[in-house]
Amino acid sequence: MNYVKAELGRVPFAFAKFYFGQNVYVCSNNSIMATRKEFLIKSTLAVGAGAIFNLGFRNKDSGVKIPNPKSQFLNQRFPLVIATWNNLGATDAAWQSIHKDGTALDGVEAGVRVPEADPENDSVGLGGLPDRDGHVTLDACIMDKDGRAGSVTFLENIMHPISVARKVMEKTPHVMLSGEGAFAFAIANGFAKENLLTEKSKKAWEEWKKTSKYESKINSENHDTIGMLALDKENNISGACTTSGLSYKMHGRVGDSPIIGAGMFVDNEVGGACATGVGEFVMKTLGSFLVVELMRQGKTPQQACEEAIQRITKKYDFKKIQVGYLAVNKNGEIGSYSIQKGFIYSLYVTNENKIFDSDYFMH
Ligand code: SD4
Repeated sequence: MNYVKAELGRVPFAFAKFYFGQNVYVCSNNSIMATRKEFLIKSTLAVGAGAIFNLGFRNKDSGVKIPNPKSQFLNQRFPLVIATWNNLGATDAAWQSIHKDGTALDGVEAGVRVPEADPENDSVGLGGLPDRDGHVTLDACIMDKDGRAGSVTFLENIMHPISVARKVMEKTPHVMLSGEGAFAFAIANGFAKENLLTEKSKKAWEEWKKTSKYESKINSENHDTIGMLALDKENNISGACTTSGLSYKMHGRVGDSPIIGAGMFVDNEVGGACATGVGEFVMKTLGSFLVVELMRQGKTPQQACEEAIQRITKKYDFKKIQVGYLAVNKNGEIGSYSIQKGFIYSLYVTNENKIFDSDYFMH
């Protein structure tokens, strides 16, 4: 968080220099004060420029007006890619895609395909832990700057559900396809049928069957469902979320991850949010939509994530569950908050790809 705040701290100063040339107006005894006439002329020019190019964004924290990232200064902050958990390979793939003039939509798809194809990641795509009957069933969704959305649920034997979700968005009049229908659609669109149950996951399931005890794991070894949000060079947002869901879930169970507004939501006027953890609680509070709406009402991404977590902790027994939210607004400010300790996220911005700890509720 400090990293992001430090970056943002430079913005108002850069902005002041941009609009007022070498004269930076500071209200202190030693301030450099131009004549009132000069000040009025320059202020008028600045406001006029802002109005003409419609470049203004208001920084909710400081009340300082900062320029639209299309201007040179903030361009350095974009692309920006953020993802749940330790997913630096995914944020890297997304960032590279956007950097090479891809859109945020291309970026989030390229990004989350990395853990989908990783057999060592036991909660996404290939190698995902199965349901209690031994089936790997996948959920995913994607959403872009124009509010278009696609999703697949309860999908088996397809390694990249996120790309099927994108096809649903682009090629059908629907938002969500499920189960056999989603599978048939994937095959018709050239996706290969593959066995996703690796030896490792099969062994873990066979071990689990000895007791068949269902309990939600709080932080699954720090690599879990991936929710990703990206802002591209044009400051447009997209988001993606993909998972094999809760391990050893009931056959047919669908979580929050493919539900637009629960596992992920973006609005190009405001920003985006995504979720990880026990999906039932995210669905019952429509968490990602809530975070975005709270940001629309003026909350910072951090405040919005905290309030969304409190909607859960106020109403439900939260002691043994984990839910985490990530959010970003159009200024590139980040928020993250979880119920329990242990939620981390990956952030790629201004040429640095790093992991950060999230703040949490249960201290
Ligand atoms: C689900 N939210 O299926 C997913 C699981 C998850 O971190 O996020 N695990 O409920």
